[in-house]
Amino acid sequence: PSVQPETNQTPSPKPLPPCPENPPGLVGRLLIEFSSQMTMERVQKENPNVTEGGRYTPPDCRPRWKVAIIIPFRHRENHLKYWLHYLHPILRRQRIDYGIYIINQLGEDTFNRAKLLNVGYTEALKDAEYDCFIFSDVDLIPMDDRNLYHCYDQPRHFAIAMDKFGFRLPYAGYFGGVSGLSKKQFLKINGFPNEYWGWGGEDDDIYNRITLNGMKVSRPDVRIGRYRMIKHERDKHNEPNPQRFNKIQNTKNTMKKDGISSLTYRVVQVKRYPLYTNISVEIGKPP
Ligand code: UDH
Repeated sequence: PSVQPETNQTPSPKPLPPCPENPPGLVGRLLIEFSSQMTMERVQKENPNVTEGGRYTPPDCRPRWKVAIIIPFRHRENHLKYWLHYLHPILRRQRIDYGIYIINQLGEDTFNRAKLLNVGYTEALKDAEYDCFIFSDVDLIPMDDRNLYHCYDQPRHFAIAMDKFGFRLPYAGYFGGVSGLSKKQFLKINGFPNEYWGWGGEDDDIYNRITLNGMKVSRPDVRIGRYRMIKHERDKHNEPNPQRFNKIQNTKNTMKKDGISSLTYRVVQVKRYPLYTNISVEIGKPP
């Protein structure tokens, strides 16, 4: 027919261009301090574009990765405010498509960072089709927004130059603080160990898993991978684990059975706040 049918449909929008590899609008080195009082109300006002549960998608480009940021957590509400205050604007400038997941260990049994990270991986995937997972301690803030929070060809270590270590890598195989793996990289190492209760060793075990599976760690330039850590006392119920030295000698034998394939836990509550999703879980206690 020569006459176009009349419709109310608006023309479909132009496809967005891919997000730039070097996002314009990054500012480089940042001033990070923790002396001013921070409130959640203030941080919410600063970030009106973040949607419920702490989700954000760049409006003007098509991101290459869908990133779940996973934070192991218990009794660190004050640190979380600073983390959200600094990270949301950074991630927005970086044009990251992301969601923030706080994995809160319920009860007062021994803390287990790596198991909480496994829970975060599993629970985030129930929310959206993430293909990149960044695991961050709640007290670590990047000092440079050129340290891009997405995934790389090899597992990424982001927090390579922390103030508390004199802005240097403390040892060559250090993989602590903030790290990131694509879904494929994470599954290749069977996720993280569930059997490191208390402080220490789990990050070295993850490093071992990576190298034993034929991958190597990728890192930013030392001038860019700088971090400030919010100073704090040692937490209760997260004492140094005396078994850690032995356990990291055995990664080759343990990684096949202990990992994402053997993970068990119970979700007690999922709560979506304006700037993050809180998942409260029971993860058991050491044998
Ligand atoms: N975490 C909690 N609650 C806890 C323990 C750990 O939220 O009770 C999380 C939090 O995200 C933290 C991360 O796990 O950033 C790692 O905690 P950690 O205690 O293993 O590491 P961190 O470097 O402290 O923060 C080490 C002890 C420092 C003692 C310094 C005394 N001056």
